[in-house]
Amino acid sequence: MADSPILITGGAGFIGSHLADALLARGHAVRVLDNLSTGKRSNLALTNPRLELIEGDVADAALVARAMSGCKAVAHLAAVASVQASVDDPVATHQSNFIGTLNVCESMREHGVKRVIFASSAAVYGQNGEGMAIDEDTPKSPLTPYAADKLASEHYLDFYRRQHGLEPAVFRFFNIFGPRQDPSSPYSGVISIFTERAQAGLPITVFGDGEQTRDFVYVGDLVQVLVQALEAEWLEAGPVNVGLNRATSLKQLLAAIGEVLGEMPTVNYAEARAGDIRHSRANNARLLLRYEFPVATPLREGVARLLGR
Ligand code: NAD
Ligand code: UD2
Repeated sequence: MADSPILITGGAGFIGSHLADALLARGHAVRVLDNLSTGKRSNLALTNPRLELIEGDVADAALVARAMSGCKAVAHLAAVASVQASVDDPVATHQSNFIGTLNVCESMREHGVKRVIFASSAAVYGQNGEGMAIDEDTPKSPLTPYAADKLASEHYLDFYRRQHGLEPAVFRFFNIFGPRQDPSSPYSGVISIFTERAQAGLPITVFGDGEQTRDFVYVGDLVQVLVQALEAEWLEAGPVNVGLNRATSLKQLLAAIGEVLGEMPTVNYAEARAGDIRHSRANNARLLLRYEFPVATPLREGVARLLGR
């Protein structure tokens, strides 16, 4: 088993590629299944003989089964991560965001693989719990096809746990940031957009008054938790929020970027986005109970790494 790879679906993407790096550094072999829709080869240490890339789609059941063969565990991160894309094309994104999960579950059952990490999202809560520390029992309100597919995936993983003995570790990520996050869409993570524009000397648009808050987690801190979940002898069932229980406003974010760059970026203010959540913050008690959470990377330090400072 020692040399059996860990499969990372979506491993060429932002979070997946950091997980691949961390697992390789801990001596694991890694197999990535990725269709390179948003992921990039250049995110991966492809010269490492312990890393293998299979280019293809998680919606292709036969390919998922081939990728699963001989693996000791799975991190299922492949998804169309853009909520807006799911609103624009629910049918196509459902293939990646739900059928992909079902294919992973089935092929795990076939191949006797038990452990699976799943990247769910704070989006499953919709607007519920806004302004409070959102815990895992907060009522779910999936408002978009993306959120509905994440929640349905969670339920299927739980079914396979009860019926077939799978060991899923479901994580609901809040706002993850760090190097390799793609800033190219207007709906990309706000930190990736702001840092890219500030570095290029371009003006930044804040939607709303900039007092809205998010619970930002540096990708390296998240990855340390995912590695523990992959390596743990035993896992407790039930989803786990990944956040810091810390509210950072966009104005605080802009100040941090200004400090790192040595000058404040130019900022324009526009109408708040329709349906935008004002305050999003995780109750992370379960995370802290179940996992060794590292001393969280301060926002300023994470931003500095992102800006290569
Ligand atoms: P990303 O777009 O960088 O990574 C997704 C990866 O999946 C990409 O490499 C992409 O090419 C691949 N992919 C997409 N569809 C595929 C398919 N059908 N078959 C094979 N590969 C496919 O985004 P990310 O931010 O790294 O997201 C990773 C996971 O975390 C996703 O499941 C996303 O929904 C979830 N998530 C991310 C955040 C965040 O703040 N970044 C928050 C909540 C949940
Ligand atoms: C996150 C997810 C989204 C969905 C949602 C559910 C990301 C990138 N997005 O949206 O997919 O799961 O949570 O709650 O993880 N903003 C600006 N200017 C910009 C870009 C953004 O002001 O150029 C604002 C935006 O209006 C929002 C805040 O910044 O108030 C954060 O935006 P975001 O898209 O990074 O994240 P969020 O939490 O809205």
